[in-house]
Amino acid sequence: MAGEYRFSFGPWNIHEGADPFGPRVRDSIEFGKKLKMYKELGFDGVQFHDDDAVPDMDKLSPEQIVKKAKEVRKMLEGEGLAAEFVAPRLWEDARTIDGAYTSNDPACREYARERSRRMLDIAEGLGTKLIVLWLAREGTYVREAKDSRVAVDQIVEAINDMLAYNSEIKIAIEPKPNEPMDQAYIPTTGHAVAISFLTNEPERVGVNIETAHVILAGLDPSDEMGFALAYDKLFTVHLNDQNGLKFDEDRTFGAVDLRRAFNQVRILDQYDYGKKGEFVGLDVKAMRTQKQEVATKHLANSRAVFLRLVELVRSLDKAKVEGLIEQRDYEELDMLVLDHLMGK
Ligand code: XUL
Ligand code: MN
Repeated sequence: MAGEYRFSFGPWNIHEGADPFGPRVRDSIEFGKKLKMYKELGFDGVQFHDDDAVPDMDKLSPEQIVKKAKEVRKMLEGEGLAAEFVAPRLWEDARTIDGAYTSNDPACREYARERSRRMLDIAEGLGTKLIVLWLAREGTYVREAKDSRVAVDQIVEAINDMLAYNSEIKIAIEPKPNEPMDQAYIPTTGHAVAISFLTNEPERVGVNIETAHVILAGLDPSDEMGFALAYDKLFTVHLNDQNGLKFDEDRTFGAVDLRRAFNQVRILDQYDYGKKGEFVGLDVKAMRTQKQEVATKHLANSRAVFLRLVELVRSLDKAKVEGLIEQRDYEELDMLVLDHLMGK
């Protein structure tokens, strides 16, 4: 069964272990070396932030940016890899302190729109038509700082701008309810889907559902996936795990709640996720305690858990499930699933 799904992760998923309370604990690994690890770990796709592909892009001309992106595409091809998506990094520059598309400063909003166009050039250079939009600072620390009605228009205008700039791209909004902001403007799948219908081309705007973000919103990841699937808007996923309402932990897929992971795999497998070329994307972080030489286990392990769960999803006795649903014996259904997960 392995091989039916293609997996991806981003170069930021192999990282130095710094957190808000302490510096890095592992050496940086150069981008070219990271690329060599992909296939070894069983991955075919590379997720990018714009400046993962073109570092210091704000200091380069549009032509230089495209040239660099094309060089990276060659590197990918040399490793037998493909770019899955590009996401604009709209949260590190000083001009994004108060948000990007929803900043109160028009000059900062213009920076965000311009940066997004350069990001689209990078996507073109890398050869991907999928854009992920994690709206990091589009929200507020204090409710009165911005107008949430206006913010929706600003986000829609920014999306329309991107759709017009490149008529082939599709945009997957990655909702998250908080962090770094106290309140984000697109906290859930429902918000993202609703926003898509305000844009000029709703069919080109969908979602990237991240497990941890959904849990932070107090919702169930597999149900959010079902919602997006019903609208044909599940363009990609960021699988990981999350131990309750804390900071965004990006734990190994299934590490906290195996049954919740099982149900995500179940809905994806049931509705042929991947058959239209979608990658099984991961967004996982190695624990800070992990030593340098074993700091990619979270990636290989997440992939292995996913594939093991595919087997469990497919071997669950469907007739028994249906019979128990018919009898409305959900206690027994509960036990059937638990037994199955416990290998009985
Ligand atoms: C942030 C997050 C990002 C996006 C891409 O929580 O998940 O890495 O996935 O910008
Ligand atoms: Mn993510």
